[in-house]
Amino acid sequence: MKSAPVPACDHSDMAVAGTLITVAPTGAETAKAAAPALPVTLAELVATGQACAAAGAALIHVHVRDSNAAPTLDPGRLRETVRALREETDLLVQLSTGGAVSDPESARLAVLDAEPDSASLSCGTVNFGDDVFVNRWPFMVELYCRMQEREVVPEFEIFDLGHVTAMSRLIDKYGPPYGGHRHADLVMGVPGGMPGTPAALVAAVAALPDGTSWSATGIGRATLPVALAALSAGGHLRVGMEDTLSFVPGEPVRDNTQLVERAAAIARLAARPPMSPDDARTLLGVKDRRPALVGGSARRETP
Ligand code: KMH
Ligand code: ZN
Repeated sequence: MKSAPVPACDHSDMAVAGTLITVAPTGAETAKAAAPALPVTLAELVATGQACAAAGAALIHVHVRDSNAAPTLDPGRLRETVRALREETDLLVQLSTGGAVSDPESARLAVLDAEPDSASLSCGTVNFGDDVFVNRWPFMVELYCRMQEREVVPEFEIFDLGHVTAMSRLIDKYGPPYGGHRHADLVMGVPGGMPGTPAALVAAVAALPDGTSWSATGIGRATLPVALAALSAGGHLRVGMEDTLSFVPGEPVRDNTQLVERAAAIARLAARPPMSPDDARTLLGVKDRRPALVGGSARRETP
């Protein structure tokens, strides 16, 4: 499939000016009964987005749940969720195309119909606890090319070192992503993936294509070590109840806001304060789909 023309801009020089904080508030793996603060309804998700934005988040990585709080890729719910988050918050809206390990490829591809600003693109198959998270190369190609056509910015999800090679291969063979910039997210400490250690982080970052900005998140007890290593290595942060349910060992997370507040605090300590959503739009090169735009330009209409 041929790639769509994209603007040739690279904002990698801005990557360390501030810290892009992504909140991944829900995920597909945790049951509401196990973590009552997990946002599973649209109202809970919007309230979480608003609180996390106030605490310093600029981007929300979204998985939606059905009326029984089970993970779903229902197209109507995805559309409604994107619309509500766009109307009620200033956050960049990223939909998960990873879904749950049981989701079929067709439903994962159809996520793009909801017209998010960004979508995740997992860069390879990985053991995922007792399960396998399957990402076949032809599926990755199809997803990547559809993102180019739909003008959706991919976030390359890296669960293992070899996934960086697959990311480079996608770009080399099919051209740059929409927006012209590359952004990866290192998801570290999944049982079956790369460990959540500074050594693994440094190795993965060294392998990224030049000019790639990157975030990192550590699963479970890897959360804090990965966040601190990422900041010291010039990366951005993803936090949230998708990735951890403990604030510190033995202390359950109060809610997503608590994790964003901590991320913002350590980012300020590192003299790289949280980036605004507008700066994040510029960094990632997203198409501005917010309501009240002037003729589709990337600026809000002034009153
Ligand atoms: N829930 C995992 C199987 C993504 O959002 O793109 C996949 C996942 C990755 O969470
Ligand atoms: Zn996810």
